[in-house]
Amino acid sequence: MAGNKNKQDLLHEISGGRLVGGALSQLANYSELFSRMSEGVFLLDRNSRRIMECNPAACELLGLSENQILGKELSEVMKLSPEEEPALSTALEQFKTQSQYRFQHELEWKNEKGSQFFFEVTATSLKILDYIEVVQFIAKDVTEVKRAHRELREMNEVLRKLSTTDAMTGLRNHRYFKEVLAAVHDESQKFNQHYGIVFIDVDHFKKFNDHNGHPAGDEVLRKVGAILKETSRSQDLACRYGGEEFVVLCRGSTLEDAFTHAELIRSTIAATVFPFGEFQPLGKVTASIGVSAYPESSATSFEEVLEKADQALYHSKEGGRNQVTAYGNTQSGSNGASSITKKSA
Ligand code: GH3
Ligand code: MG
Ligand code: MG
Repeated sequence: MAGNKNKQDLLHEISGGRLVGGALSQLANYSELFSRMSEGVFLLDRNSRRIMECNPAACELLGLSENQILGKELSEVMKLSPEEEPALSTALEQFKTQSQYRFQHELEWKNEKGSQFFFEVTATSLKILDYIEVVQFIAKDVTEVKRAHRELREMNEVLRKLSTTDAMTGLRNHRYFKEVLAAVHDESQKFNQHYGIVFIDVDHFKKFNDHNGHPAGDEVLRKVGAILKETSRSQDLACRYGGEEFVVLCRGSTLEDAFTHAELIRSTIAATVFPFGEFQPLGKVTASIGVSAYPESSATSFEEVLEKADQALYHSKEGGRNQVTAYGNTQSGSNGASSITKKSA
């Protein structure tokens, strides 16, 4: 009576799914699992490492018949890359002395036709009878998953590039600039480094559009964008801020250095021949520029550094346009207070 009750309890536990790795799995037939598994399974002799048995999935995986596989070593039937072959060989060697050894790895291999595959492989020791112990080598084809992941990653990169690029000029956009500026500001604060901001605004651009049409205006913006690319050094990030406004983030630049760079940009734009430029109020297409820098402009946040470059730009406009103004600590400023330092043109 008591024995029956225990059996019922056991069945109840099993059907309730509470026994994992217990009685139910002990009832499973290995040979059935072996032949039905969707993963390729190879049973290897522990000493010679030759394949003693393989399941149908293993044949399919390798594109070989059982006859072509049995009796061979794994390295003979799988075309592993030269870097991976020694890793597999060393791992399989371990089973000779350590029955608890477990090997898990992702392998890359090419089939007969040269197609590339990726497999997740696991090798464990498997006791068949008291006196027979083999190495069970399971290979799961993850080529499709890997390919899908790679495509997704590439797609994300393309989308990210698109969402941070200005289509008209090919420069990075306002969003990207703000992201990088925030990171550069944090880093500069942390490591006591400098950076400069060069804020550029095309002069009398509304007039240019009104006289020559919007498409001609677009051409000016493209050309200014190209000038910014050409003048940029490796540490600079030139972006279209919006409309006819551009910005260059000069990593590692002092105020003086950023100012010199701004002056190069201003003079290059002023020296460039733009179609219809001669009809502009200043007789050519020009830009006004404001420069600020961390820490010289006495700003603590990146928003403030940007704001100071904008204020300096305003002074360039007020001063007659086609000029560069820097916002920084002036020698004449009382107790080192920040102020506008007009320096060029
Ligand atoms: P200021 O010298 O004071 O900067 O004068 P401005 O005319 O350049 O400045 P304002 O802000 O009055 O006008 C900017 C003009 O830029 C107005 C707008 O139509 C034009 N604009 C903005 N984005 C684009 C664009 O993508 N293409 C074209 N063609 N024009 C644009
Ligand atoms: Mg403007
Ligand atoms: Mg303007």
